[in-house]
Amino acid sequence: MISKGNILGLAAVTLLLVGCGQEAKTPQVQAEKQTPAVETPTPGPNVVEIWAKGKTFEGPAEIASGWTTFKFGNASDMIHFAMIDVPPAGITLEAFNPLMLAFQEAMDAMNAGDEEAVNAAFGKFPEWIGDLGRAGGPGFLSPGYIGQATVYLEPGNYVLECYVKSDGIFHTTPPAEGQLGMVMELTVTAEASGAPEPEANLILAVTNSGFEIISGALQNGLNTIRVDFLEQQALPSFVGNDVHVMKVENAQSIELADAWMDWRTPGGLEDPSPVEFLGGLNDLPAGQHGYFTVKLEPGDYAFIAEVPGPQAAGFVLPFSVD
Ligand SMILES: [Cu+2]
Repeated sequence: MISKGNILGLAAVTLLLVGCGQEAKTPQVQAEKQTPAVETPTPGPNVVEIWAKGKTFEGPAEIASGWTTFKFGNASDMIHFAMIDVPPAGITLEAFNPLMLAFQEAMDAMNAGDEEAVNAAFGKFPEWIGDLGRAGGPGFLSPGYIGQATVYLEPGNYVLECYVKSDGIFHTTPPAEGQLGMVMELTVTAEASGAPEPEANLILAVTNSGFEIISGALQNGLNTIRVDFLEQQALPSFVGNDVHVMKVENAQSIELADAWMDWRTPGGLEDPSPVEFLGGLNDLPAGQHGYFTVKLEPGDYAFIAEVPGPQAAGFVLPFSVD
């Protein structure tokens, strides 16, 4: 910003230049030097870098509150995502381990076709699972990609998790007793970052019946998509509405991705994924909105949700970029 006084100063320098020729050189240089000092920095996004390395997250333990942009880099050779859980009060990261073990037990029983054992495993889920909240987070990201998702975070304690499977084992499953799987605790402090809300070129609405484009258009290059969660649901598979971007390479891509989206099947959410994923935004409560940024080259893509049978449920929306 240039203040009124500064403009007057510059005018005086110009007059000096006109009147005195070469001698005015020094004041002009000084005026140019002064200009940056009065510039007010425009508030930028609060960027938090999270990396997926192997089956672990790497990132800060503590961040400021408000609009938060997660830059999620996948430096591993597996597909991952970063769901942000909001644990009920008093539930620590360590308390997640019994839940993760129960999920794995249920999965093993499903693979064995043992319904009784599945029910026994579900019976081991801690009661607080019903009170577990969600706060978005970056969607499915294939190896080598960098994704970006922006959500508003209130001060509190959060847990990032990735429950993709490798050889039938959820990444969240503790590899050994006393160890943690692909989970990471994140404390959001009372300090406000003051970061502005991103500007989107497309608004996508999510209801319990699927996706609908509200306004805007997708373009060749960077796209920031605002996702309005008009409705949210708790499905029997413990998942809810979200959105991810997949590449549509051929006529089979959507069918293959559709089958992959149910974690309860042996091939569901198993690495490698049958299609490439470029990111997205995980579950937010009804009435909230978040953003994700994705670089799109000309080609065919689809928005798809991680819900059982997304295509039949309205959660596959193909699109093309010219
Ligand atoms: Cu993972």
